[in-house]
Amino acid sequence: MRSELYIDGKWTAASDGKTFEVVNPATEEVIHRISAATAKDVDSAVKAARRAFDRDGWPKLTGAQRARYLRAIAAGIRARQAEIARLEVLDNGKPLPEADWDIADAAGCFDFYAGLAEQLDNDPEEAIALADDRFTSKAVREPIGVAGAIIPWNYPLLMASWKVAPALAAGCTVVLKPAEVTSLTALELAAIADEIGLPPGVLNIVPGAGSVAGQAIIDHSQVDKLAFTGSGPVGSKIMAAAARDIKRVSLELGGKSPFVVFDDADIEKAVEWILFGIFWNQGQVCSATSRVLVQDGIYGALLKRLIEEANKIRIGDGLDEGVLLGPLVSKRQYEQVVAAIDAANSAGATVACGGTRPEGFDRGYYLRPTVLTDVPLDSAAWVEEIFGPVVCVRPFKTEEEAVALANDTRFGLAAAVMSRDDTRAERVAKAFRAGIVWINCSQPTFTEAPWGGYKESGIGRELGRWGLNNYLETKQITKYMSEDPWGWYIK
Ligand code: TAP
Repeated sequence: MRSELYIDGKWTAASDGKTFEVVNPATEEVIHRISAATAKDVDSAVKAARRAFDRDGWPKLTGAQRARYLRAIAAGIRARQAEIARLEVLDNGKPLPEADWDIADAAGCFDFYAGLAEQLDNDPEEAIALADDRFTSKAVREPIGVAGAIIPWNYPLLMASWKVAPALAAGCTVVLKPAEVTSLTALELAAIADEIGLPPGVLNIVPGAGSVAGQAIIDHSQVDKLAFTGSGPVGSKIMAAAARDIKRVSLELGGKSPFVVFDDADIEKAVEWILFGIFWNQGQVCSATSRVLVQDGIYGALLKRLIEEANKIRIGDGLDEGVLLGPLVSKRQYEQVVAAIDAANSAGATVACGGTRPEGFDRGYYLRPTVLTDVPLDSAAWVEEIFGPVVCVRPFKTEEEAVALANDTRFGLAAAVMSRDDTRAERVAKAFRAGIVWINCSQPTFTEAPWGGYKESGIGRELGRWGLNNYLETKQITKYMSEDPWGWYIK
């Protein structure tokens, strides 16, 4: 396990020598300590990234040259996949097969953006048809500069990859701050970058507190772009900080995503996707389908099956074989989710299953899969992101009612619909006010497809070619082609 900051191609302790604890959420034991970056350390990291961008020539490399580094990082991740997945479980608590999937996806993300970096070399300089034929004009794309990336703890290495891979592919240099509760695998990414000879300063990793290291990144005048995934309140702070010197900004924030199940749907399939949509990663997923709307014809039967299956989910240490639900990531998160369930109960909701610690677990931040019914529409449980294994289930009568309930939220990250009637499913998919819509499934995520939200769920899109655009500027180059003088001032 690494314990130092990675700045300008070197491992270094924090400038004030301070460290923070790494806690295994399955055992509540302190398993490691990591240097906590200060504002001074962030300043060194930004200056290194600045130099790598302005003077050392990272953006001047061809896309194919940058792609070779990205592919080498992907290979480095794959070569140590099992070890990194294990670290992710120790740090985050998720079941090992999920961690294994995340790490494979992270490697895939670097390979994908290597492909897009190569394509940048052949980027057609887009000719612009001008009304005035004395001029020709074209649009070219160039990297924005130094990117400050701040990520959450739910998919530690994967969220790092979603930002670092497109940024490096575009030709930007990066200062990344992982979440304090899950910094281990971001440091492994630094180690891999170091091993494959990524030039110093191109990628800098500065674990530390959001209020210190994160704040120093967003306030730094030499950072050109901020890329953030996390909570709405911090997203707002980042937008406000970006406004001061007009930094580019992309935000991927939370959600309260609906899953609409019509009564022609297969109940077993619906239950399977609902379970996946809310209990995968302990429900700590920005796109979790946490509000399930079921048409009244199958509401009772579906709810019964959902509760039966939720009660069967095997809970335990993510490293144990067969476990499907690990602990929540931290004491703080556990307490917040328990408080949200208690508040729902006080507001009149029924806890149809779960809501408590599983029996036999005295240590670890474990919580049973929880199904809430009769949740008042104006209660926090229906309106706010809980970010835990808690789903609200509610009946509806008509398609119009379902769409209205689904869209009655300030969020708009994801939405799902299930029906055997394709025309209806497509119609509802179009009616959802959300950036990601799933038909007859929930949560599948593809590196090639755009990811991001409407409304308070964020700004901009990650992944796919949209993710690359987050790190590119567009420049207009216009040439005067006429032999005649312009003749405005000098006749
Ligand atoms: P946030 O506070 O939003 O944390 C996300 C990242 O932002 C972390 O790296 C955090 O640092 C950093 N950060 C915090 N304050 C900052 C500041 N002033 N300037 C710059 N960076 C700052 O999320 P959380 O506290 O971990 O979780 C709180 C709630 O947010 C959760 O219960 C959940 O509802 C939501 N959440 C949503 C998502 C997604 S993907 N939508 C992800 C995580 C959490 P630290 O390391 O100090 O925390």
